[in-house]
Amino acid sequence: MRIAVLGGDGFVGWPTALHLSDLGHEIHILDNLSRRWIDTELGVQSLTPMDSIQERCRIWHQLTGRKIHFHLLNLATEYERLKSWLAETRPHAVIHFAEQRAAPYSMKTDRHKVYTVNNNTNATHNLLAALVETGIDAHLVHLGTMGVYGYSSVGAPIPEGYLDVQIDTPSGPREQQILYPTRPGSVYHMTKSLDQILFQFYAQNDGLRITDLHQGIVWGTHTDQTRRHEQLINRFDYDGDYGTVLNRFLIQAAIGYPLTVHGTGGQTRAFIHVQDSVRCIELALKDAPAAGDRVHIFNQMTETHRVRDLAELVAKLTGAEVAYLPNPRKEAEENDLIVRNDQFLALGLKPITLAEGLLSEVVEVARKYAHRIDRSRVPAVSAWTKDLAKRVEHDPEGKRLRSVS
Ligand code: USQ
Repeated sequence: MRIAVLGGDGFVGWPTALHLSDLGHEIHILDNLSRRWIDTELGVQSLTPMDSIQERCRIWHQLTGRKIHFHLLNLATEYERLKSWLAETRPHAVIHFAEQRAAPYSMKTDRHKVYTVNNNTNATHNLLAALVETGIDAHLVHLGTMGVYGYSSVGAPIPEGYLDVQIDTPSGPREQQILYPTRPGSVYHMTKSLDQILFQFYAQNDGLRITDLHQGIVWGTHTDQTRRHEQLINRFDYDGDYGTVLNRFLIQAAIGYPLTVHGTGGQTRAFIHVQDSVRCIELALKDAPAAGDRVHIFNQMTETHRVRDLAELVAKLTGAEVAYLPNPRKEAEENDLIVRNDQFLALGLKPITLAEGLLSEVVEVARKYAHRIDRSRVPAVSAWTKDLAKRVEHDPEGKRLRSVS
């Protein structure tokens, strides 16, 4: 298949491009490299040393003889270029990762909120409008998030995208399936909720064939392909905005930094290893909806864990200390989470569990590159409201000089 990977320079986009290229697909990455610009804005860098996208593609070609094409394009602002590219290249599938993906970054300031909404919503809508206009019958696979469901305890498993409801009508109760009500917890998660409505409309109005993957928190770094050469290495974010919880705990343990648990750590979240994430995308591509079908929704996650249990697990493995900090986010302190993921299991996914993979991540990645960590970038300081900003802990290590008077 000819596959466009939008956002193919990112944390899940890059290993996906490699995985699909390895399977023999013709891969085209479209990316505006915004993630690299944001690193510059925030004054941070990936834990792992990353080469330019052109260099990564060159190494892959040298190693395997397979070509990955790279196109510098901003999906959200260059609509006409996007349309021409699609009309010329006519991909069979389009995988859409090209969105600003960090919740804390999206809550940093009003400017970051505006950027995230403009970027994510326009990127998705431009793509949908261009697919209709060019008449390309590509299967669109979108990286959504488990966060669209929200994190209040419901006491029942979260279904895959749709909820069975009964509506009372004058002629008696009627059964219906509706999109599971969204309850996003950040501006970033809100954009993914908006994406769901855009997909529903374009599937119903234009017969676009769309799969939306509600992914949990990705952990890990390597996949089978990124391991093959030092210069193919995946990015690994550890800073307070882009670092996700488990990967942050791993690097904190590696540098003797207290594990930064927000609040009581009673937040339960869904997780998936990056290797399983790329495998799920392969499986979703094979299970394309037909024109006229409703959007296919999969829960792309393999296990659920409570944040404090993860901290304790990492502490036990490494001897790290755990710090319970004021939570900069507005979120439920404690929640239960049961998630259905039957569809991927039925398609043959064999999940990598935390228990198997964790130690090798600590040793192979976190410790190996620990010298590249800037400790001052570890604290999570983006607060969800002005009131919460007042109690953010900027110094979890307690290293700043204190007044003695
Ligand atoms: N947390 C800590 N300590 C930290 C960092 C985070 O306790 O040092 C807590 C947060 O308060 C939150 C939980 O860990 O309760 C998860 O935070 P996260 O930063 O790992 O994940 P999140 O902000 O939800 O976003 C990440 C990805 C996003 C993806 C989402 C999937 O950045 O792109 O959509 O995970 S999900 O969480 O299932 O919605």
